[in-house]
Amino acid sequence: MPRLHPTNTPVRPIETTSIAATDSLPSLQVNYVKGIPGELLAMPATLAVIGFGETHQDPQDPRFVRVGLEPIESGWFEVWRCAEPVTCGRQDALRWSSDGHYLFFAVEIDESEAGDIDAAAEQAYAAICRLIAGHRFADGALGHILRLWNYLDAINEGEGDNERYRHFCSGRAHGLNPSARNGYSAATAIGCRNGRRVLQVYGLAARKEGVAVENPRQVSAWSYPRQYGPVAPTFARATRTPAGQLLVSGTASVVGHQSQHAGDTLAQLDETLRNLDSLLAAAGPRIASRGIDAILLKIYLREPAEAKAVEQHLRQRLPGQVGLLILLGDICRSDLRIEIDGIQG
Ligand code: 3EB
Repeated sequence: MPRLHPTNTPVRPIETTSIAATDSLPSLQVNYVKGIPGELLAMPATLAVIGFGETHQDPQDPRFVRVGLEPIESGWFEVWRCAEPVTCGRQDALRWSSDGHYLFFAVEIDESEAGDIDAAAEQAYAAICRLIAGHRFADGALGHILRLWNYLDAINEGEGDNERYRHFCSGRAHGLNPSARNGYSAATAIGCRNGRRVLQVYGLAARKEGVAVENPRQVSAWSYPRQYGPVAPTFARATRTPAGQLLVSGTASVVGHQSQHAGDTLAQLDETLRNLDSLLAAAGPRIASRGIDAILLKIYLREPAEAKAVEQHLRQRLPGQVGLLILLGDICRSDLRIEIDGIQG
């Protein structure tokens, strides 16, 4: 595997080109739904179903993933729907589904089998890049990654550069093959607490490329200074899809490159909402005019005891919100207590 980003010299993405209107794709429909996974998968044009927290019986369908973060309210699934027909399959540790426009993929790598978290991340990303490089859409087009979610156990374990999140960042950068993609996509990286040392990565690609969006209030993650680790995190603040939907990365109380309001979750939440406003404005007038209300939000919260206050605060600040899902998880900097990502559904 080529060592692409051995230091934290800014890891600049390849420039993305903008998408002509005629190149657009149909929208991906994303909703939080209460239901039975088997029935959700059986609905027409279901590209993926995502479940949250521990449970017993899950469908053995390549389109189903379960994230090991406990939800504050159980029974909800995230359902991605596209155009018909959907085909799916498996390739080594990876599974995928596609409607000819979009490609959903998920991979799980056991850390002890890989050796460590670095190796697991490198393997996961190399596998994703191989899938993308080998997949042809209906029109023969190659895929472009639009969005990635990363979940790993004990993300804050280890001191300084030995923190597991920093090792994950290093493996991820090494596994990414730039020829498989253009620029960085939006991402989320959150810590589980179930003791299962299995790195889980899932994501979305499409037959047309998206546009990376950066946040004017924040230093781009790929140019974070050395103090945050030897290899900068390789993600964009958001991706605008070829269908014009905004895929928002995990967004926290970071201004410039510094964490703000250590120890104050609600102040971090307000700072995060200001970051989201500024990101939406940067994504363009059509996305900005629909506002945060049109974005299906996922809130990652460190402290279970704060869930009620956070939900109340959010419902008050965003009364017209289309969907909120609160999950308990660890944010990748130990001074951050809350993070929010989202999909314009
Ligand atoms: C931040 O702003 C918060 O490593 O993929 C947010 C989203 C964060 C994605 C990642 C990390 C990642 O730096 C952390």
